[in-house]
Amino acid sequence: MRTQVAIIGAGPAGLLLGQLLHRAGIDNVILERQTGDYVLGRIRAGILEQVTVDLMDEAGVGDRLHREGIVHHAIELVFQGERHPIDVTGLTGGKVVTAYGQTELTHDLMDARKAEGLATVYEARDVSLHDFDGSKPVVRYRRGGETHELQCDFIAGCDGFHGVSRATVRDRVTEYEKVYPFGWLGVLADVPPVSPHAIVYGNSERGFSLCSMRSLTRSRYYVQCPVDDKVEAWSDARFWDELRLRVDPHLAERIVTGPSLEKSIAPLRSFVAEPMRFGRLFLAGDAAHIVPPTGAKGLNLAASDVKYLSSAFIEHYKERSAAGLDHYSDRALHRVWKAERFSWWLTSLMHRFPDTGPFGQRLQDAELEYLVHSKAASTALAENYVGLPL
Ligand code: RFL
Ligand code: PHB
Repeated sequence: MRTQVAIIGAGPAGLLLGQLLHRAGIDNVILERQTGDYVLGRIRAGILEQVTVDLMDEAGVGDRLHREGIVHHAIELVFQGERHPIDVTGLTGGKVVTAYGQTELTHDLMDARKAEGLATVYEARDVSLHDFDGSKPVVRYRRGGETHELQCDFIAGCDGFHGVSRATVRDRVTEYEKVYPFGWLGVLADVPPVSPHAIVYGNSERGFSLCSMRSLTRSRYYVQCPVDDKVEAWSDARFWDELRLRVDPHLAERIVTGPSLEKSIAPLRSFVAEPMRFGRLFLAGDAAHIVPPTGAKGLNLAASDVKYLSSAFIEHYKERSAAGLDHYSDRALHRVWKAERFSWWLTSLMHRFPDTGPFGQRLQDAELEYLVHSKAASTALAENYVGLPL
């Protein structure tokens, strides 16, 4: 088999890249290790920046997102038992974010790919990448007991943090990493969100909490927990009790509870691999970087990588220019590090750390007070939250 761009991974990065390339007339094949249902079963991000919404439109898959996504103009911070709205739209000259689950976005992209008959190989096992330092890269994989070979011009490594792409160039990568001493316990439930118009980020003595949503009838809530906690130790009742104790009393009273549809613990990590290009192999999304989820930047960063990478491929094929490909790694990393800084900062501000001590706690309290009462500080939060320009 031969294609122009071999894409490894059918997560949001790989699917979005495939769709944008297809619309520009560039042939691509996606190789995915799991089944489509498995990919759709992973409950992850929920908040889209305008940049991501625009890209979904550009990919021709924005209709349902516009119909069903919930546009947010504000976020709320809860600390010391009180709620503080931040008027994100007012502070950024009209920008918004949209609540729309990663599952739905992935669904829309998969449906479009299928409708247009584009090649996606699910359950592609033992994917291996070859000859990307030369001009004729090859990807090999196993499926149904047979070994297959895909010849291509370029390889896009969109295969997430545990994928094969970054692992293949392990000895050429510089890694920057910070692991946080806690995780997020997340619950998905078919109950109306307690705060449908704004995500609520809470910092309480008992730890961080987050009230989010997937629709007006489906909510996503999180609480900070020890990273080695077991999901089995958290009955639904224990989760709801804990969440109520971490928000202000008025909000606590209004939380509608119900059986969990999904419950999982995610570790928190900041990670960047540099560079993001190795000859004809390009990394994009979680394959190259991870942010802690506070601030919802992970999926949005994957989308901005894809914007840069798809433009670079289009420049290569349509204008015979290598400029975009040559600048891809620097351009992407420039935006990545700003999102890393923001996600680390918001994580540090909103969580309780085991080694903070009384002095550190007073500083955190003071910073929160400053943030909600200073227009300059709130504006800095708002402009990062809606997403920095491409
Ligand atoms: P993905 O979504 O991980 O997709 C990568 C795909 O590659 C496949 N794959 C392979 N395919 C072929 N061969 C191999 N050897 C392969 N190895 C892996 C995988 O099966 C998968 O389908 O990466 P992508 O596309 O870069 O998208 C990034 C986003 O998914 C990610 O940034 C966010 O979901 C991060 N994230 C969150 N972001 C938020 O903004 N808010 C959240 O609440 C949030 N929660 C999360 C998260 C990430 C998590 N991970 C990675 C464990 C919760 C979790 C648990
Ligand atoms: C989510 O809805 O899953 C979500 C929302 C905001 C975040 C992180 C996750 O900062």
